[in-house]
Amino acid sequence: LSSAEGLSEEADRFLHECYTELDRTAELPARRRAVAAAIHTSGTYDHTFAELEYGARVAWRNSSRCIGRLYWQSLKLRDHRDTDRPLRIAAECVSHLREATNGGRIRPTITVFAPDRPGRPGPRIRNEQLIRYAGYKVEDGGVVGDPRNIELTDTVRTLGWYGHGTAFDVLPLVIEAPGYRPYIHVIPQDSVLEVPLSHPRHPWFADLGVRWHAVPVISDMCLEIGGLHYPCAPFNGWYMGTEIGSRNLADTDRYDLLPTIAANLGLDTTTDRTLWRDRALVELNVAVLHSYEAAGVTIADHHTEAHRFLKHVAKEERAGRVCPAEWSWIVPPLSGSATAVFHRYYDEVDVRPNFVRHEGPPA
Ligand code: HEM
Ligand code: NRG
Repeated sequence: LSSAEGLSEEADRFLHECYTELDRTAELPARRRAVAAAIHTSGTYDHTFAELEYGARVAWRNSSRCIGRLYWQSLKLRDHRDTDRPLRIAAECVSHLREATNGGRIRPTITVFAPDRPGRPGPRIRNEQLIRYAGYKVEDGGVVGDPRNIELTDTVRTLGWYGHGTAFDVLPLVIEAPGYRPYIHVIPQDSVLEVPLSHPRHPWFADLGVRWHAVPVISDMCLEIGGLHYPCAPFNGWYMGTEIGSRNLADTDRYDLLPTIAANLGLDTTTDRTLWRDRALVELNVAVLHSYEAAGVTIADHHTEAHRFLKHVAKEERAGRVCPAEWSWIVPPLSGSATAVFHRYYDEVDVRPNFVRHEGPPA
């Protein structure tokens, strides 16, 4: 199959699904002819706004690792396909942050920038999320900040950025586009909503000085729709508390806070059998949910999100579709068997539209 033939097939499959689900089949034959002609003459084609909006929503619906899919139809599309210059991309990412944050009432949002074209790849964002905390190696072999982002921190430092050296320095954006050198853009502080963590019953918790950002905006995945690739399409929903409380702040290769919290709780940490890690995890997760709620920032607990997900699976079945899902990603990293999603298996299929990993390094 030539790449144009492959593209035509993918496009056709997508258009059929799109116009059928949108109940607009009358328009399908003419649209298929127009797209086939465009691919024949230019080797590519353009989505209409409605196709792109539907495609992005279905990409979310097909994200088999995501427990948050009940509200897939509410995804807000910001169409910036005409934008391929680094500075304008960075500025639109900042606008995305402000609109999606919405003062704490988080709105699921995606901004779509220029797609890959034959001979001209689209832009890319090097950061895995728009908001990430720097990680600095220090003398004694330890790390200040988020160890996950040490490499990105080194990259932006060689490009001339320097941080304050705190455990929560927000990294600048690194935007790559063909014909431009990597572009560094500091995110204005007032576009980054953060939540200082405290515990409803342990006053010492606030003194730990731990915080996290309100909105997770994944910026390093490629949106694939109808054979077209949008390598720069940052998207967000809201956090489920366990992402922060059981992983980001607790993993031993992240902020590794369980020993500190256990010590403050006065737990016996001399043996695993006291379950001090488990008890510290629960209190850390309580603090996360409490703090976001107190700050008026949308967050979901894992029991509620698990019920919503099963409701979504049932709805999809009623619509005659299978819901692709990966058990090991859907089951939350706290009290797995106490949540509703633990006690069954799922269909592990890989369908398009979807969010995929980049095929190669940036141009
Ligand atoms: C993964 C929750 C919205 C696409 C996940 C994960 C959680 C989650 C808990 C697993 C993350 C991990 O273990 O690291 C939610 C919640 C949302 C939401 C509570 C609230 C609305 C969205 C939206 C999109 C999306 C709006 C896309 C439009 C994805 C994708 C993954 C994912 C692609 C897999 C990421 C990867 O492979 O690293 N989600 N999500 N989610 N979600 Fe969602
Ligand atoms: N675990 C990551 C975020 C992954 C996606 N989670 C979401 N996505 N909630 C972390 O930063 O902890 N979303 O689009 O809302």
